[in-house]
Amino acid sequence: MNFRLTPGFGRAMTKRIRNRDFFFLIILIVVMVGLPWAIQAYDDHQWLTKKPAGAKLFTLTAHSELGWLPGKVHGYDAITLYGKSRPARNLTLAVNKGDLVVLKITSSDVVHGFSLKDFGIFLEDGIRPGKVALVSFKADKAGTFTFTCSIICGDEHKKMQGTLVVRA
Ligand SMILES: [Cu+2]
Repeated sequence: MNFRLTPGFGRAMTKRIRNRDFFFLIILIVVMVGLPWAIQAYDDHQWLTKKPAGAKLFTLTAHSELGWLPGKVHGYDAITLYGKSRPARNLTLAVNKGDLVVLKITSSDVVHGFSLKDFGIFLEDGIRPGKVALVSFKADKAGTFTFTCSIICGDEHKKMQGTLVVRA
């Protein structure tokens, strides 16, 4: 027996399948791009509602070799952005006396810690990559203070220091 589909039928089927594949591909792209974006947007929105009015906000990223980096830095960016020309290890944050300071701390690689002894701050829980640790305090005394990583995170752990300057 010889089954032969008409050439037109075959082409129509192929076209329909291709259209359907294309449709699912679009859906997939929308989900893959849109979902992280929506989560980020939601997170930022939530965060904005939580941020106390007038607070001085800083975002820091901990990196086991590069130390404290300003802003939110992803692991791969840390290497490409800072791999060749390392930033000053000692990140300095400057605020005025009386400011309410909020630090949004994240990690780009391993689990880090945070401690700012002069203001009695010591994070018990580690700062994990992809998570954000919030630290807030009132800069009620002027001076220059050092903050450090409080969890041994690698060979460069001891160099993970930053400076907080509180202007009088
Ligand atoms: Cu560290």
